[in-house]
Amino acid sequence: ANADKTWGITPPISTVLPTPAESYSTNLLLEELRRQNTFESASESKKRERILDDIQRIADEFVRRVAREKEPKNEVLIRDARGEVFTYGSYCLGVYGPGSDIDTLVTAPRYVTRDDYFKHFPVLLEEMAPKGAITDLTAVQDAFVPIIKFEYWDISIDLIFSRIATLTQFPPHKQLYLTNNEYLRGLDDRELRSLNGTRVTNEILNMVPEQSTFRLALRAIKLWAQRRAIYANIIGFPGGVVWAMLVARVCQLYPKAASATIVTKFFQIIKGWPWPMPVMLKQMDDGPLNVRVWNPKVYKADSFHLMPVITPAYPQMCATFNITHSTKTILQRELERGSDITDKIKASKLAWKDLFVKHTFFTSDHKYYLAVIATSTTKEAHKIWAGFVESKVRVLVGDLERHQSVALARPFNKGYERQHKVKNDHETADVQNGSLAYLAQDDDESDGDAPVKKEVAVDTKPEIKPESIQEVKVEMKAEDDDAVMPNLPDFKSDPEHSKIKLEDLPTLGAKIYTTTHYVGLELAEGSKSLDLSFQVNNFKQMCTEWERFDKKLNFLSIQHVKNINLPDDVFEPGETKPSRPLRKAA
Ligand code: 3AT
Ligand code: MN
Ligand code: MN
Repeated sequence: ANADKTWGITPPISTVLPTPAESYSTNLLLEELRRQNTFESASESKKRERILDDIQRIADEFVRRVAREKEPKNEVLIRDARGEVFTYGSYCLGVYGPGSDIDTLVTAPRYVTRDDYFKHFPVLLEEMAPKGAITDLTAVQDAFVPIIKFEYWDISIDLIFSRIATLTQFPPHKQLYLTNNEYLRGLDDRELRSLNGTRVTNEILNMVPEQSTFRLALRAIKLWAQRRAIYANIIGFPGGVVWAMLVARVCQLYPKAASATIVTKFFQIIKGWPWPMPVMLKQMDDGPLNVRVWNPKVYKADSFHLMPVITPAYPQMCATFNITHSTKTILQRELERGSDITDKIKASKLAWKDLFVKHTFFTSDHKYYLAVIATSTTKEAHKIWAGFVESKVRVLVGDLERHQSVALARPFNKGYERQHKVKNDHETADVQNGSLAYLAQDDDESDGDAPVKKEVAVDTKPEIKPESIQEVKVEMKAEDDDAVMPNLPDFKSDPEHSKIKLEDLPTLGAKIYTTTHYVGLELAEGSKSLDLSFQVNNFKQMCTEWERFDKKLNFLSIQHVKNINLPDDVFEPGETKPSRPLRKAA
């Protein structure tokens, strides 16, 4: 029926059916993805379905309660009161793995507010879910996207909420279609953002010719992007939604192709994409809101997007505004690599596993790194502080890459979280400045008051010698006018410790938390020295001027780390840590 349909905004490139070789290659790809543990078992998936059924029941009861509370005399309203549960994210796309969460959206009629949601839903979850099913519940009401997070039978649930202000009663279950733009009327920004994930995901699925082909190809691309450390929206790489849209666009261009072919074409098409021409799955449509839609002709800011990928649901937005020159360069290199390898797979010279080989960010890609170390004295404070610093790493990257001696600044796609046990200010300062000499066992808050366990948890991994730490310790406080990054490659250091103290720090055996983001540097040709103090101080100032920064709880330090001084825990078993080249005997 769909034989001649144009998927997307251009006619397809080819509508040929898979050759036997392409079908065979797709089977091999499926096998490799199984071997790599990207699928979960049928029983685990069944568990997810049960959980979603439960959440639907709880959502219905929630809406009924609010109806009774607010309209006690309106029997019809109470009788027909129900909510509707949707998903978004990897579960909705059908590309989730064993560790994935379920990104879930609860919607309700107009009389149910966000305040009602935060007042009732956590209580109802505890009340209605099987005993002990729900753990680790946290509600974050004032977030950009307000959210209730919890574990349900050990599966993480991200639960968000929006009402539909144009509906007083919901249709029967499964008959509410959020793709309808009219449902956006009358909502505030947080509600609009909450609806957006499901609306975008639904449109992506609607815009691909063959969902099973799309899903398998997307699994391959996601695994590849994770292994190559180029998967992280917040850090400046594409996130899951962007990778999904890119794969979906390739599916539109080859509507009949098998997944293996889509993966091969993905690399060819995306590596040659004439950026900044945007990747779009459908034409822009108009909607009922007075909001901005991505348009580089009208909005100057939009014209700076380097690799625009536009979401398919109104109001269309650029999902890749985070990408910088450096991350674009890295992506381009990885796309070239992927293209070469998939060509060779096609020629039977390589196998799919070769596409998924792990990155070499720490083992051989860089000689010099910056370590952005966010420190806090409590776990709760650290969540907030580390999250904020993480969201700013790409700003630092943008500043670094504009430095004339820097060819490229590559952020690693995830931060390293560590816990430390320190006994005095001196040790605290060491940790703040990158020492791993006081690592504590990674454990949860439950041991916070258990003195016995505390004693055991000290110094389990004293592998980094204080001397090597000394070498990378560089004072770079915003207040220091003469703080200068060491010259490269002649590496000097400032042995002085940070002067800021964490005033609240108990004197004995306190736990402190760090999250470290590594940024790999490539120097411009011919540059012998590098002074990054301006960029570093700017970054520290920007972060510490944040209204929620609390100098009693939080600290930020940026250190220079040479490859040979990288900490052991960034290497996996079997990886070789860079070492000083052996001198030839004279
Ligand atoms: P997993 O299988 O869960 O690892 P995923 O694609 O489902 O992959 P997430 O659960 O992290 O990834 O995110 C699902 C969606 O939630 C993606 C994005 O639309 C939204 N989202 C995630 N993190 C944020 C954030 N910090 N701010 C805004 N939206 C976010
Ligand atoms: Mn998810
Ligand atoms: Mn999630």
